[in-house]
Amino acid sequence: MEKKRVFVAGHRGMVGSAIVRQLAQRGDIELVTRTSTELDLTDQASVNAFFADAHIDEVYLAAAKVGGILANNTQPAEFIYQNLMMECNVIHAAHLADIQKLLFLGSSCIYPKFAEQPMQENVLLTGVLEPTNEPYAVAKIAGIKLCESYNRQYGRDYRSVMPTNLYGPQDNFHPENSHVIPGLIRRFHEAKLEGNSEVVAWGSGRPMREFLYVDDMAAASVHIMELSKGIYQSNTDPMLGHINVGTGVDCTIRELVETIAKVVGFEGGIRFDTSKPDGTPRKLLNVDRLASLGWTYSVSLEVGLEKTYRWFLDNQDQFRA
Ligand code: GFB
Repeated sequence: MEKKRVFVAGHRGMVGSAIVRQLAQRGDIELVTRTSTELDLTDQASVNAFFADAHIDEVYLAAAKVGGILANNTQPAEFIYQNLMMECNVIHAAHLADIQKLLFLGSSCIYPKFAEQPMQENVLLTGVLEPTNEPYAVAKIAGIKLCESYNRQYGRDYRSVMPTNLYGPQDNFHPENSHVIPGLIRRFHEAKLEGNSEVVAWGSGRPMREFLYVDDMAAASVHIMELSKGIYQSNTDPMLGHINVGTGVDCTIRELVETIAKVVGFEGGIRFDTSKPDGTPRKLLNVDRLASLGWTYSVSLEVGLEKTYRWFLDNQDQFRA
């Protein structure tokens, strides 16, 4: 049997590397990957040239410029520019190369800041976005609309998944630019080693977030990509061709922070610095559509945090300043 050639764009990132771990177990798939030095996805000519002769059958578009609330808030130009460029280049070049199937990975921040919770797919574009990540969200909304447009006009089968906040191995543990989980794993770990009595967390601790372990996200992505077109379309409005991926369960940031302290074994105090932004008050996905397509998550937050802390301990040499 001839193997399918599957290109995972962004295979060194947290989500792309998890998708590669899933697909590498399969005998029917030949993985194709390129580092950013080998192929700059923001460069249209290079992307067109790559797709023109790489003989790709399917694409997972997991490449993105990502970061936590502070990175989004301080580098808005990079977040909108790089994400738009990568999406436009990859999706259009895949179409030019006559590739029928592609999966685009977005983000739950595409939904309005004050959307009714839990958020259904159809609340997209019904209200204003959260200002701290609006440029990133606009780029991700453009990605969904690119896929839908090529489907409508050219009959392509380009699908989109919108993950909730993700975490796990290969995450970015930078002290400022990271998301809350890796940022605090590192801060608690360093405070424990240095014997500090207090760790500072950002914001009020009151916002609520939903978290999904990245291997679950990869499993959901492959599941959705491989549904038959009939099943996928019967559950998906052609004008709302994206599917939420999450757990359907959330917690306050305060609860999360306390759980991370427990997992890391930090026994000192926690102070919330309210001069840092809270971001959107709540971001919980409605995952009914995903459930009706036969997928639910398997890694609980506590187990996922333990796995992530273990990975951090095994790889911490790369995070030392
Ligand atoms: O993870 P985070 O940056 O993502 O922040 P967002 C989540 C919440 O945790 C916010 C609080 O209320 C933060 O104020 N928090 C507490 C911290 N301590 C920390 C810390 O040490 N580091 C960080 N980063 N947060 C991002 C978006 O928003 O979510 C992106 O900006 C993307 O565009 C991503 O969508 C999934 O959920 O607020």
